[in-house]
Amino acid sequence: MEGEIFLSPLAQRFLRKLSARAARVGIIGLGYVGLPLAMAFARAGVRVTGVDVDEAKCARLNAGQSTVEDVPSSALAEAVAQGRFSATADYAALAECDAAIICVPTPLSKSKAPDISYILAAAEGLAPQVHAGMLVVLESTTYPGTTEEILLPRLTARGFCIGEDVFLAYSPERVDPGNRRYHIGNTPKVVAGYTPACRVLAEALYGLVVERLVPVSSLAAAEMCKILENTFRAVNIGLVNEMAQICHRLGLDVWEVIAAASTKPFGFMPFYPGPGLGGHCIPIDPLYLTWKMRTLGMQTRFIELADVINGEMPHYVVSRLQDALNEEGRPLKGARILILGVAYKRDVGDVRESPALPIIAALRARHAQVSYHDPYVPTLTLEDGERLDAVPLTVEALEGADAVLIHTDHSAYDWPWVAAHARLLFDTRNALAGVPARGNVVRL
Ligand code: SAJ
Repeated sequence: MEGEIFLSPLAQRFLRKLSARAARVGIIGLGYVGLPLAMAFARAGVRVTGVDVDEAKCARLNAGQSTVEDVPSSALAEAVAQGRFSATADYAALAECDAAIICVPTPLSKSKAPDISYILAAAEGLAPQVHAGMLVVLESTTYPGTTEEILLPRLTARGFCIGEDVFLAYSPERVDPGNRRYHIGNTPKVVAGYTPACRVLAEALYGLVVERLVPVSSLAAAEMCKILENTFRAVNIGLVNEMAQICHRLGLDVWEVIAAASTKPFGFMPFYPGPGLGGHCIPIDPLYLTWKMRTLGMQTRFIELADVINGEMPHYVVSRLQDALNEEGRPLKGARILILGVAYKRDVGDVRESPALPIIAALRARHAQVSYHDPYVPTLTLEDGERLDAVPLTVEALEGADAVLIHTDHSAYDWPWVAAHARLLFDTRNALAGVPARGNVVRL
């Protein structure tokens, strides 16, 4: 990246402790990012202290009970038994750590502005524990400038010289929940430091658990890289959702069109239409950039257009379902609708931002009788606060439904069996491709 980098005595001491596996790592936020990262460091022989505000979660973790689908309890229990992982709600434990990695959520407020309250709380909790020789890393997805605006002043206010006695870095998480192929170790990791020495220390830290590091020139470049990755997905999903509506209007099968386009060996990457855009990343992260650029008097038109199109998909799905019932002379009012899958994507149990929630709200607003099944979601809290329990997936449930809406194409579903018993199927995921069906199948 550049010539000789000056490493202060404290930086050199950090590197020595790390290579001797004597360094201790603190991870703030033990969710779907922090806990797998903690396990990766524990497996690398590093002693990890996890900090989380949820004391009940800390107790479960210390008892070897995983709270994250991608972390088996067996691996957690082993790390705890070996003394390589412990969890606490007390930030003071970080005073014993040589590095602290912040992996807290970055949601949106009700007005779709960034809610960095979790980053602020982590920074406030960590700052008093920061000591000479410590590396502080932010992993949370956020707008360019956050690390420098939020973390840097809280460190310099303690009198530290960043890059000499305390070190500051940013490295965006790239966890894809439920992904069986890519994990922390084999997913290249972008790393940036406030100074070159900060980056060297962060690269040494992550080098213990990640095969390939991607150093970039600044904290903001790394923050922007992550936003670009997720904006790329949101905008392309918005594009293909609009294409689905266009194909329907033209009487074309959008799934066939995408499959054909995907045969192009260069210059094309398939995305697929769906009931909307769920999860706690893709629908949200791009709007962090929208907010930031708005403060600078600039628009982010692609992001905002994609947000509108993706946000309209639940209502488009309900409208199409209403049309399908209408074709059979059944009003939506009083119709029994069984929804298969409510999680935001297949093979996970997460319902955050799931399109199923606005779909259920819209169906109930039209007085349909809605029930759902999801092998990962036994109970669902609806937008109006009411709780709905999943129904057993039986022949009676399928045959008793006026329409079955496929919202999430979990691998666990036996689609030929479902299709053999449902009278009307609305498939938002092309789950029934090539599956013979007893009744009428309508697709996005
Ligand atoms: N979706 C579509 N059509 C597609 C792809 C996805 O409608 O072609 C929908 C999904 O059903 C889901 C939403 O978009 O509702 C988000 O899906 P996702 O596959 O992006 O899954 P996330 O949000 O769990 O994880 C993503 C990561 N996924 C992939 O790269 C495949 C990655 O973008 C980030 O590492 C992660 O968000 C994050 O934490 O930022």
